This record gives sequence, C-alpha cells and structure tokens, in this order.
Amino acid sequence: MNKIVLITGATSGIGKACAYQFAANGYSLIITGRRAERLETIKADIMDEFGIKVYSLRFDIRDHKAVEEAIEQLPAAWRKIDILINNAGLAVGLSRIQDGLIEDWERMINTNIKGLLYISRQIMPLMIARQSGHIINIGSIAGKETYPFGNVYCATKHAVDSITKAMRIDMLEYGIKVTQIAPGAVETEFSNVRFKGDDAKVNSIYQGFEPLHPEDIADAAYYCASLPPHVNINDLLIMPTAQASAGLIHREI
Ligand code: NDP
Ligand code: 8X3
Repeated sequence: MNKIVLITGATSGIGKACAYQFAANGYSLIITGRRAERLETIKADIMDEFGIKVYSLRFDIRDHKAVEEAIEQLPAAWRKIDILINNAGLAVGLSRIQDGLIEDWERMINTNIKGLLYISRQIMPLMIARQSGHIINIGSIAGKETYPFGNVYCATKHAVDSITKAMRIDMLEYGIKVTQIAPGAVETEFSNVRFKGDDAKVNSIYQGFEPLHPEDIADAAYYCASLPPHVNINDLLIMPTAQASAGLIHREI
C-alpha cells in the first residue's frame, strides 16, 4: 500500500482538489463526506485516472458515534494513515450575533470545531502508535481576523487556529507534524452554503477579482506534506493577490 491520506469533506471544493492532487502523486486515498453519490463518482474517476486505491467513508462529521464507527471498521491496511487533512467545514449565514440563528451556529460549531476534534481523536492514536504522521488543518483568514457579521464562523476558525497549536504541542514528542493552512477567498461551494443558495449573493462575492482556486490550496497542502522529515510548516496564510485582509479586496468593476 502506498502512503495514505485521509481527507474529510472530499466531495467538493478544497477537499476534492486535495484528493486529485494527492492521487496524482501516488497516494492511496480515504475520502469522506455526506453525499454518497458524489463520493462514489469521485472515487471511480480518481481510480480510473490515476490507478490508485481509494476508500470512501460516508458519515456526518458532527455525529461522534458515526465518526468512531467509520474509523474503527477500516481494514487494518487502511488504518496506517500518514496524513489527515481536516478540511470538512462550512459557514452558514452572515448576520450580527443579536440576529443570529441558533441552528446556524450549531452547524458551524458542531462541524468546524467538534467534527474536527472527533476525527482527530480517532486518527491521532493510530499515528502515535506508528510514531509517524502529519495533520493538516484547513483554517481560514477568518481564524486570524474577525470581520463584520462573521462572528461565529470566525470564532470556529479561531478555534481551529488554537487547536492546531495545541496539536503541535501534543504531537511534538511523537515526531508527528501539524500544519494549519489558512486561506482567504477560495471559489468553491462555500458561498452557496453560507448564503443558502442565494445565487445573487454568491456571485457578488467573487466579482471583479480572481479568487483562489481550490487547486491552489491543494498544491500548498501537497507542498507541506512533501517536505523533508525535519521540516514542519506550522501555519500558512494564503490569499488571492487581490485580497489584503478579510474585508479588503481590490475589485476591478
Ligand atoms: P465546500 O462547500 O466546497 O466543501 C465543504 C466540504 O465539507 C464538502 O465536501 C462537504 O461534504 C464537507 N462537509 C460539510 N459539512 C459536513 C459534515 N457535517 N459532515 C461531513 N462533511 C461535511 O467548501 P470549501 O471547499 O471552500 O471548504 C473546505 C474548508 O475550507 C472548510 O473548512 C472552510 O471553512 C475552509 N475555507 C474555505 C474558504 C473559502 O473561501 N472557500 C476560505 C478559507 C477556509 P458533504 O456536503 O458531502 O458532507
Ligand atoms: C472563508 C473565507 O473570508 O469568507 O473562510 O471567512 S471568509
């Protein structure tokens, strides 16, 4: 078996791009997400294009038991996970706290913080047993800055920033690498989810400038994963050239 990368949220956007990037470089993949049909389509396409092994796991990362069961039932050969890319995540809504929807907050907190912790809790002992591994957490510019109406999403990504630092401390003695990649605006399904399918709002987000493409983040993830054993990228903030900070985008309109 080649080196194995487990990518959460591989049915779309950054996670899907990471799946193709690592497949192109000969990794075996474990891809996860909730949308079964997409998982199976991506699995078949990657196996066909790159001739590598792909294992798909369908679960909701907010469901602790489902996460536990999914990892426990992995065949022994697939449990030797070299890289965990904690990518599954979302923003839902954009409002002031006083107007916020509790159900949106729960979705973001349960996915971005608790889901990331649930799966890491399952994979970290497997890496520790082998004294080897690399965890790559997909944070965000929203974990570095707090912008108007971003409140709870920003808080969840600040938590990812903090959890990454904590993991780095906890994994230090085992030689397990921990990296955060924190992107600015990347054109994926992210805004469709945030704006609940309001196409006018979604389109306005990416107007007048070239956002990052999911492949740009996948390239960076692969770069971080390809460095010599003595080199660890702790934190990588990647922005579109036209974006200086969360709220400052130069648009040619
Ligand atoms: P997409 O919406 O394109 O992809 C999100 C992925 O997360 C999907 O594969 C989705 O799979 C998965 N996911 C969401 N909720 C769950 C869940 N409850 N259980 C399992 N999987 C889930 O967005 P992006 O690719 O942009 O987002 C990926 C990560 O990048 C997120 O953590 C996001 O916060 C972060 N990010 C995005 C930026 C952007 O501008 N796009 C910028 C900075 C960070 P499925 O629906 O099949 O379950
Ligand atoms: C996604 C980027 O600026 O919409 O994390 O929060 S932003």
